[in-house]
Amino acid sequence: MTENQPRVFPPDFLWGAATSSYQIEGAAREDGRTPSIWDTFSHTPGKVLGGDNGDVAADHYHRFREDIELMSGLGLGGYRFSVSWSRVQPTGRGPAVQRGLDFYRELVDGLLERGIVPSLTLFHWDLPQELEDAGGWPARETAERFADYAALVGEALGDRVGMWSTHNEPFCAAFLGYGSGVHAPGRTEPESVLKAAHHLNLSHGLATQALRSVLPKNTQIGITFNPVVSRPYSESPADKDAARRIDALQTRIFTDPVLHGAYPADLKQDTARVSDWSFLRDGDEATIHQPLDWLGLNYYTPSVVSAAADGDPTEGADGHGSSEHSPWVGSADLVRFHLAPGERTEMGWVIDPTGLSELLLRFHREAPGLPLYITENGGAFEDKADESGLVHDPDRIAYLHGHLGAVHDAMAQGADVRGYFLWSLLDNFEWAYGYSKRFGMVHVDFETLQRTPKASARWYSEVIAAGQLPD
Ligand code: IFM
Repeated sequence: MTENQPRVFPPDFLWGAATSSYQIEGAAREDGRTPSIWDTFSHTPGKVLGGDNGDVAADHYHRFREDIELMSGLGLGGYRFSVSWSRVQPTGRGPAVQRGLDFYRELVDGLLERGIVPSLTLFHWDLPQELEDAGGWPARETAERFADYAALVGEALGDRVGMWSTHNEPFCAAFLGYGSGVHAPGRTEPESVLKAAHHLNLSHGLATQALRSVLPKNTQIGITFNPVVSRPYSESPADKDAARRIDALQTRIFTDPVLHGAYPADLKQDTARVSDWSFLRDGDEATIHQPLDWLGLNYYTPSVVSAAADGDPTEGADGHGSSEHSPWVGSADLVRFHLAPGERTEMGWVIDPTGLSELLLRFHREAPGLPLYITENGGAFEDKADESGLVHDPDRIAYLHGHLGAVHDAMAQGADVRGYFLWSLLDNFEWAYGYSKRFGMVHVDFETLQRTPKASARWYSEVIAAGQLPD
């Protein structure tokens, strides 16, 4: 491409925005919904900054019609949301609650009426508490319950939702939930991390089979990962090996069985002192390896990793290349995370769009022919409203501009990218950070729950309308 050529996207490129149930819905105790692990965790003192919780969140459960109007006004082509398992099947077992399913049916119908493609994710971390009490993801039975739940939702919404995802970022559910404990359910058990990862994978395979048996034939089923862009600190063999370890633990533990039908041998070696992997049964890898219609990739920042010298403090390993947690089962004392230089978002994550092109090209090569979607990308910034209530967020616009440019670059090099979902539509509950970090292109006043599109929303809307990036 020559320097000044406009960066045009294909006319059928899906321009969307993403959210998740616990982060926006609220209505935590309404219409039969029971607690999920995030309700329990956020109500446990000391777990979430400021003692915040998702009881009300952005109150999307009551305001979804207004939110659909917002999306429509911005010209969004797609909306990625997740279903709250404990809203539609409160105990994680047995029949569905009709009111819970009706909520999602009304949401989907509203989207379809405005020509917005619904993209449904079955699991974005809010496991019913009853299933956690029975063992959670480290228990094999949870994978079987997930397949039943998938079938229930599939039967209810399969006639109107064409794009399905089993999981969002299973890395976080396993490693942050059961390893570092900074996410619900807050357990810190190294072997449970591996069991959880395996049962999340298995549940993906079982749920995909269950969905295929109830959904119309042309339904598109996929999964969303947050693969690490793992960069060695130096070219030394030791640092390269550290980057390999982290790639195995964060990415290939999920992508290899899902895309290729086998766990990586190096992963099993690296984790041998934590587990003998006896939880992996004959036939599991084949079950996990289901044909897929698309692959979702979430990207925020790369990780820079070196081999640890004795006693080295790590600078961060929260799955997004920063902060203080060490969920690195079997490798925590062998790797060190570094804070790469450069501008950062409010999360402390360095802004580096080249990682996004790298990621897209990696999976373009690794899974040829599989359509790719960026299912999340965006930034938290310190947004300030002016006197008239308008939020000028030039940092977010620059972030989006840079990352959409990286998507375009990857496509120009052959990556089959079909769409982009900005994280996030609304300011929301940012997990252990509570409401202190704002990712939305629409500002939410958490006192009044009033929504106000930020300047970035208007910018994104113009990009969508033009189908190309400004210079
Ligand atoms: O808010 C989260 C989302 O739930 C999963 N991906 C990363 C986002 C930002 O941390």
